[in-house]
Amino acid sequence: MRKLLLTTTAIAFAVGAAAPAMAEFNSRNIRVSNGINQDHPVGNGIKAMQACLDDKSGGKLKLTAFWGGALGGDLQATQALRSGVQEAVVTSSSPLVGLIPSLGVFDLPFLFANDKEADAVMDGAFGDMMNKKLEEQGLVNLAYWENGFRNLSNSKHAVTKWEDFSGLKVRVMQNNIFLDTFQNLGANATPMAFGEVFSALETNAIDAQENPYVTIDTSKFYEVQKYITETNHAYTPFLFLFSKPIFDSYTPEEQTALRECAVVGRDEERKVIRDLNQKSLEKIKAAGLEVNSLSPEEQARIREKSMVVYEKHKAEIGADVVDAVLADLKKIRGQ
Ligand code: TF8
Repeated sequence: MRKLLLTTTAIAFAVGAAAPAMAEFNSRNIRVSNGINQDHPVGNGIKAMQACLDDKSGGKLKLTAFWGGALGGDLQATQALRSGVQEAVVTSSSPLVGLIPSLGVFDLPFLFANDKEADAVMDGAFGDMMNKKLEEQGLVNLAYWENGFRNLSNSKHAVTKWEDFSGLKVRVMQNNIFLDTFQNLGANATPMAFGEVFSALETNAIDAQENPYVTIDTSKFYEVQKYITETNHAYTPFLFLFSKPIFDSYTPEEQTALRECAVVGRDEERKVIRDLNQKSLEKIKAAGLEVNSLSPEEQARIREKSMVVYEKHKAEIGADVVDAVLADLKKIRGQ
C-alpha cells in the first residue's frame, strides 16, 4: 500500500513537472511575415515589441521576422494564419477586402486628413469594431501599425493635376476601391501584388505605383521611377495580425503579453516612420526624382472628383461602417 502511494506521488510529481502547457509562458517561436524590408520602421517596431516580450515572458516568446515577402505576399501570408500554419503577419488592410469587405473603408480616398485622425479612429471604438470582423475570419489584430499616407510615383511625366493621370499605367493593390479611384481619375489601373511591383516598374510593364515615401525609399522604387507627386490620396493602415487558431492555444498570460507588446511596438514604429517620412522624400529627391505637389485647388478638385467612389462602394463596405467612420471623424474634427 505504502509503495503504491509513493509511486502514485512520484507519477503525479513527474506529470506536474512535465506539463509546460500549464505554465504561464511557454517557449514560442512566432514567425512574423512582412512584404516590406527590414530597414522599414516596422523593423524598429518589431525590435521594441521583442524587448517588451523578453521582459514579460523571461525570453520565452520569440519573434522571428521574415522580410521582403520571403513567406509570401500579404494575402498569402494572411491565409496561412487563418489555417493555423503561420503565426503572424504585418499586412496592409487593402489586399484583405476580398475576405472582409468592410475593411475597404480604409481605402476610401481622402478619408483621413492627418495622422492624428487616423490614430484616433484605429485606436478607438471603430478600430475595435473592425477587429471583431477580423476575428470572425480567424484573425486576431494585435494592433494597428502605420503604413502611411500614399503618394504617386511614375516614370512618364510630372503629375500636377488630375488630367495628368490620364493613360498612366498605375499599379494598385488588389482592391476594387483603389482600382476605381484611379480609373475614375483617368489612369489605367492594374491590380498587382506588392512583390511584383519593382520588376514591373523596371521592365516598364507599368508606369506608376503609389505608396508612402518610406516604402518608396526602403523598397527602392526610386531606382526605377522619375517623378513623384505628394497626393496623400489615402492612408492605409498596417494590421499586426495573429493566427486565431494559434492564439487561442496560447495561455492568457501569453495572449496579454502579445497584445500589450504589439502596442509598445506600434508606438515605436509610428514614431520612427513619422520621423523618417521627410528624410525618405529627401533621399528620393537625391536619387534624381522630380518632386511635385498639387496646388490646394488641384487637391480640392481631385478630392471632389473622387467622392463618387464613396457612393459606389458604400453598400459593399457596409453603409453602417461608412457612416460610423464618418461620424467618428466629425466628432474628432469637432464638427
Ligand atoms: C502595397 C502595400 C505594401 C504593404 C507591404 C507589402 O502597396 O502598401 O507596401 O502591404 O507590407 O501593397
